[in-house]
Amino acid sequence: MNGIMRKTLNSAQSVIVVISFVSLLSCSSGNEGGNGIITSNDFAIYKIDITNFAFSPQTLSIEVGDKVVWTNTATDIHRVVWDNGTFSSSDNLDIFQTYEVFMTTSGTFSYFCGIHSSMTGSITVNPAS
Ligand SMILES: [Cu+2]
Repeated sequence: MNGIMRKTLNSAQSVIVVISFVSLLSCSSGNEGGNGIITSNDFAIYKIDITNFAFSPQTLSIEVGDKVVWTNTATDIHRVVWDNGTFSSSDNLDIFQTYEVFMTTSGTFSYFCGIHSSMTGSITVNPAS
């Protein structure tokens, strides 16, 4: 089971950090810093770029409680809109603006760009192992 989880994480190139040791290095509480850098100790952050009229990666498999951050790296405005209302959709994202969600519910959640409906993506949130 552990092996499966590791493989999943390793295969996701968008994983920025899987932090399991930061709490040892930092005594501060698990709040976010002002710039979005995490200081908590038990979740991963996944990054999705919005570029070339696509979400990259388009699909993601994560674990409950992980955080996903979308960054508009294009010059067009985009907006992340969920197909259902489990999570709040983003505002319009201008260049370099980000939108982040703690995925606290397991399931598969699809979304699209509220401005360019051909842009789609989905995130599978697996139960905690
Ligand atoms: Cu768009």
